Amino acid sequence: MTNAIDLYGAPRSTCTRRVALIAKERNIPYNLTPVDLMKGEHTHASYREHQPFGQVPYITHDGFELFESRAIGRYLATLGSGTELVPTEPRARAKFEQAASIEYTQFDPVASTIAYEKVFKKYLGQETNEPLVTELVARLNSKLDAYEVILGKQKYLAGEAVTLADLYHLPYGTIIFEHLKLGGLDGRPNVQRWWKDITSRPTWQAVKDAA
Ligand SMILES: N[C@@H](CCC(=O)N[C@@H](CS)C(=O)NCC(=O)O)C(=O)O
Repeated sequence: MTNAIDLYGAPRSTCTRRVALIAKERNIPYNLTPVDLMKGEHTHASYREHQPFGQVPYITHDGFELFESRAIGRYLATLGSGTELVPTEPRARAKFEQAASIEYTQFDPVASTIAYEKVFKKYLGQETNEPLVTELVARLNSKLDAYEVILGKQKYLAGEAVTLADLYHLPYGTIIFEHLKLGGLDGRPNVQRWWKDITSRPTWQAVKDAA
């Protein structure tokens, strides 16, 4: 059994939940130490010693320290047990890298900015830039058209097996598609089928509201 990881993060933050999700997928226990973003704990010098950008999350594991949620997910994918989330066969691996790039460069910048405008700015007492959101939702929809084509040919973004690339969509996708009801799942049956599949995983159900 893999020793527990220590996860330092905000239970409701998207990036913290991304890590908690992959820990659960790989049956790796974790101890969450909450970092209070509203109190600015992530900006303290003592916190920046672990995460120099002053963001959550980071982990420690048997004396090893790591930040960046996707990098942590890849590390966890090498530990524990359960579904193989990063293929090792060279061509399957290349398709995985392609899918991981799609999530990181096509989906995340648009989805995270919509979430920032519509959700996080409210916490900060700032106003949403609605014209920007309208433009971003249009951009997201045109990206989802490409997802529809890909997912019309295969079950998941990297092929027939679920990988980290699919699961990494869950934190922001839940905010955009389910809480804000933005971005068209309707009219894109393959995206809808994929979304239903990955959101119904028990691991996501366990962390979707808080890590
Ligand atoms: N690329 C980083 C992004 C981390 C990030 O943006 N964390 C957010 C919460 S999801 C945060 O700490 N926000 C507070 C801030 O940036 O001041 C990762 O994936 O770990």
